[in-house]
Amino acid sequence: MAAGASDDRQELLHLIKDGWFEETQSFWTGQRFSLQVEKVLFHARSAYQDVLLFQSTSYGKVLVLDGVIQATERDEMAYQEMISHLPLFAHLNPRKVLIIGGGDGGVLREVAKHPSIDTIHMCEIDEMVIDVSKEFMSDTLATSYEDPRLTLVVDDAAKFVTQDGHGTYDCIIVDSSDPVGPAEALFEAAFFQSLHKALNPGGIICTQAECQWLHLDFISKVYRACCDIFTEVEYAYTAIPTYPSGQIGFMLLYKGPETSAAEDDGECDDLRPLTSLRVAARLPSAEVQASLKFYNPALHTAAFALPEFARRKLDEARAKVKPRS
Ligand code: SPD
Repeated sequence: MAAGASDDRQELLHLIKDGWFEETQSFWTGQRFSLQVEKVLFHARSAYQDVLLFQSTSYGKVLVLDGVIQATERDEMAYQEMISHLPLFAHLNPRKVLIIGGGDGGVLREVAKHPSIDTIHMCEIDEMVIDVSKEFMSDTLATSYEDPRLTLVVDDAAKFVTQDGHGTYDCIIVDSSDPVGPAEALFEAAFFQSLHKALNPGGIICTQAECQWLHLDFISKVYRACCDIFTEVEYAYTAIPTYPSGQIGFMLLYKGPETSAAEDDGECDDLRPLTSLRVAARLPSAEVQASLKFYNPALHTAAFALPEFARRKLDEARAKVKPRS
């Protein structure tokens, strides 16, 4: 166990049985995913949550928060690349970006690949997640903490986005854990209202939006709330073996340029009616594409093609939205 880690064997035994980590959560009742543990590298309780990092037999290092898998070195790119590049490549010229959560550094690594970006703000509530990721995954996920464009704030994002003084953003990426525990407020309508205010006209948000197999009622509630606030709302998803049911989704939110002049601080010169969130507005350069393991422009569009049961449910939610006056 790493220096500073809790020595509470009882707590650890609760998560790991007979050399297997078992992910159990009330948010996906009746199913359970396991990974074989080679070695526990870190385990402690932070001010917010239980933080576990272990070396697995077949998925590299695995970061677990409150008993839930956040990232494995083997498949994390299926999530980090999609949550980052769907909004960033849908935008013509993102310059100022806010990352909410994402303490493992994976989203920051992807955002840092965009040369148009000159300012990256990142707000993560739990410093222990940042420290553990830097200590154990500096060559895989936490590779970009030294990027000179980064301002890192350790704070509650729900509070951060309501504070003046940070300016507004072209893209906001909400890389949260599930809506149980510290991330609960990040799925509420009030938070989306604050994000809308923090976004430049023409700006795009992408948030972690759970799994259509497990959380369709929840997704449809969030989708409906977002339709009341944003000009365009879309749900996309990616396939990832170590998240519940092998999938996770994203809510993509667009703030149209028709926003009142009073709200436009003039920071985004590339205002144009969005053709579609579903299409990459720019293509990755050959160099950036070579650095990617998952995202490509074809997958960008494919990610929005929903199975019929999900498409129907979200269409029903959209139909309930009152037309804007
Ligand atoms: N059910 C797990 C959802 C985790 C989403 N966030 C992962 C953080 C990776 N940067």
